Formats: sequence, C-alpha cells, structure tokens
Amino acid sequence: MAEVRPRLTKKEEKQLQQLLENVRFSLLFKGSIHGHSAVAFHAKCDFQGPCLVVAYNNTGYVFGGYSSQSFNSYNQYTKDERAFLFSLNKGENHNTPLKIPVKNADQAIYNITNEGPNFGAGSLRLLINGAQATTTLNNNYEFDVAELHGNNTVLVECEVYRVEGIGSVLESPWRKITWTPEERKSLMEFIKYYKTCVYPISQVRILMIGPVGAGKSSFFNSVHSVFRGHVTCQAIAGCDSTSVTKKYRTYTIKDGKAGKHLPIILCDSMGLEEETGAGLDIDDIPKLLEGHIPDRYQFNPSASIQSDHPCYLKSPSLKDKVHCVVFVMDACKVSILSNKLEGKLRTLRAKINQFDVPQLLLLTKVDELCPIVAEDTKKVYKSRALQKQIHAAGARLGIPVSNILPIRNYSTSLELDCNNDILILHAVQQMLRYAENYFDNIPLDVKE
Ligand SMILES: Nc1nc2c(ncn2[C@@H]2O[C@H](COP(=O)(O)OP(=O)(O)OP(=O)(O)O)[C@@H](O)[C@H]2O)c(=O)[nH]1
Ligand SMILES: [Mg+2]
Repeated sequence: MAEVRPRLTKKEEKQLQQLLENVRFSLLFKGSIHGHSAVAFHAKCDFQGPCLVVAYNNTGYVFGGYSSQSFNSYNQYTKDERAFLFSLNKGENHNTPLKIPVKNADQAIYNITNEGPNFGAGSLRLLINGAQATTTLNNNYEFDVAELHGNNTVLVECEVYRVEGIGSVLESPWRKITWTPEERKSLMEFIKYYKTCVYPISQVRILMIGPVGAGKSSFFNSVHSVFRGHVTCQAIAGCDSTSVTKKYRTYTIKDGKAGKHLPIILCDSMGLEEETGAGLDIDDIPKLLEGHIPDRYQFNPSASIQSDHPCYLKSPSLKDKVHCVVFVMDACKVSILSNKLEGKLRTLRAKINQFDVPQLLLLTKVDELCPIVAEDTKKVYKSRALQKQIHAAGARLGIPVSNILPIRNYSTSLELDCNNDILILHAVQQMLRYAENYFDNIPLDVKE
C-alpha cells in the first residue's frame, strides 16, 4: 500500500494557516489510499473535531471547505458559524487564499451517510461518483465557481485533515495594542518626557514584589534593555530555591548610555516565600513603602528592619516613598500558587491598601505559558490560555483584570524585539499613570 502522506505542500499549508491561525493539520483521510467513497470518508472522518477538506483538481486548483464541527452520519444539517469554503489562488495574488465564509450557518454542513463532505446543501459536494466535485449556487455560501476551482470538478485527490489547536486563539484581541515601531517610539517618548504632577518630584518610585523567581529583576533588566538598545543584565537574575535577590536595589535608568535619567526608579526586592522566616519579611513592606529602607539594604528574612538599624532612613520625604506597587507573578504558576502564598499576597495587598498605593500585577513568562505567544508576542491578547491565567490571577489575588499586564522579559534572546518592547513599555506607561493616582490621593500640604 502506498504511504499515507499529505499532498499539501508546506506553502499551501502556510496559506491555509492564514485562514485558521495557529493550527496544525493532521491527515485523516486520503481518497487515493482509503477510497474516494462516502463510506471510507465517514469511517475515517466522523467525530474527529474540526476538519479541513482539501480537493485537488487536474488543473492545479487546491480548494475545499472547513467545518469547525465534527462530520457525522446523522443525516441532517450541522450548524456552523465558522465554516467556510476556500481556494488557494493560482493568480497574481497566489499567496493570498480565497475564503468564502458561510452565509447561512444553519445549513453550513449537510451530513449524510451516503455522501462525502457536503458544504451548504450542495454548495460544494466532494467525493461524488468517486473523485468528483459538484458545485451549486445557493444562499448558503456565495462564490464564483471559476474562482473556486477554475470550472474543473475532476479531482486527482481529496484529503481530509483534522485541524488541531482550534480554539486556542481568540478571533480578535481582548485588548487593543498597536504593534508598530512607531508605537514603540511613541511609548518611549511618553516615558522619557513624562513629568509627575507634583513639584519637585521628578522620578516615580515603583516597588516590585513577588514570589521567588517570578521575574522581578528580569523586568528591570528588560526595561533597561529597551532604553539601552540591547539586552542587558545589570540586575542578577536566575533560578534558585530561595531568592536570588538578597539586597534591596533601587535602579535608575538612563535613556541610552549617556542620556538623561528616566522619570522612574524601579525598586527590586527579595522574593516572597510561603513560610514565615523565609524570603522577604512582610513587615518590611510598610517600611519600604514609607521610604525607610535604603538602596543596597541586605534583607533579613528572619527579622524586619527596626528604626534603630544603622541603615534606617528616619525622615524620608515624598520622593523617597513608593508611588506604585507592582506585583510580579509567573503566569505558569498562577494555578499552582499555594494557599499559603496566596494568603501572604492578600495580606500584603491589604497592608499596601492602607497606604493608598496603587497596585498593578505583571504576569511574566507568557512565552513559557503559551507556545503561540512564544512564537509571536503579538498574540498575547489573543491567547485563550493566557486570558484564562490573567482572570485566574485576578481572582486569586483580588486584583481587577484591568490592573493586570502580561510581560515577556528578555531571558533567552540576545536581540531586542519591537513587539516585546511594546509590552514592556506599555507596562511602564501604566505604572506612571497609576503613580499619578497616588499623587492625586495625597493631601495638598504634604505635596507642598
Ligand atoms: N521565558 C521567560 N523566562 C523568564 C521571564 N522572566 C524571567 N524569566 C526567567 O526566570 C528566572 C527568574 O527570573 P528573576 O528575574 O531572577 O526572578 P526574580 O523575581 O528576580 O527572582 P528572585 O530574585 O529569586 O526572587 C530567570 O532565569 C529568568 O531568565 C520571562 O518573561 N520569560
Ligand atoms: Mg531578583
């Protein structure tokens, strides 16, 4: 028996992927092997989930239809709003496939035992009298027959592919982002020229808190990288069972190597652990918020800093206080976050609320969570897996979804990527905006 190998070329597969986005095709049925018959078709293709039927005629047209619902032998119509017919264009625009969406979804597919694939009650029928197709113009799909198959219904092959991965991306993003170099530039300018609403505070202090290994230090490195123009690693990042960051660091960032300082100070803290006496001591948080803890202070997981400590800053001013808190969490760990750590984070939130400091949540490692995002950062707001994690994180920590931002830190790549930069810069922009709410909340006499 001949080998059951797809006839679809890589180029044709790519074109079909433009119509379906982030899917893989796996060959279920091949007429030349299994038989160009309704019986063989139903035996191989019924109840297989979303399928793509691909017909090849002897003048080189590759055409067919997609059903997001399983084929079956129930002798009735299957409703499918996502069904379509297609043809891989042979003309000048040969890279742009023709997609004919269903018009009457109630009659998208006609599943009959003694017939092969039948789209739209005869709009396109395949495996008729063996390797034949027929087309009928009705209201279920509207198309030009010549465009579909060049008026040639004699098939040299008919294949059915199961479409895997459908449903892992949303049709349209749930947050709109402009993914262009101009957008990247305009975000950078926004940050560079940002001025706080409170004179003489020129820099907004942002405190990053989160579990060990969440990507806090990497986030600083990422922001630094964007403004430096290449990937940097000033903050030590890495993996360990306890926090890699042991000292409190308040990082300023320059615009370029010799440029002006940006209006942000990113404060990197030790990672949180679920046990008391390990990781960042949550009693240190109010002191961090109030600006009593200086740069390079060595955290002590078993005891919070006291006012008689030689490093303790006794009278910090408004500029030394934290103006926005950013929780940092690994997107892959949201569902396995222990109840103890969740409790600790919730306690922290309650403490921070008492200081009226606005809070954001960065969900890092979105590339590890979702391979679709790993391949293309632009899909970040289309990935269902990530959307689910964002909602789950919001529910677990009691943070509104509007305050949650996905991030892909520079961790493996040596080159900057415009789309990655846009995500990072968006997060910084949000931090500046949230810090403004902190300043709005403080009484006038403190501001003056
Ligand atoms: N793939 C991927 N890896 C990341 C991302 N962010 C951080 N990492 C990796 O995760 C590991 C931990 O990152 P760190 O930045 O050190 O995490 P941290 O929160 O500072 O950790 P501690 O200082 O130990 O509390 C490092 O190996 C990073 O390279 C990301 O967005 N994607
Ligand atoms: Mg760190």
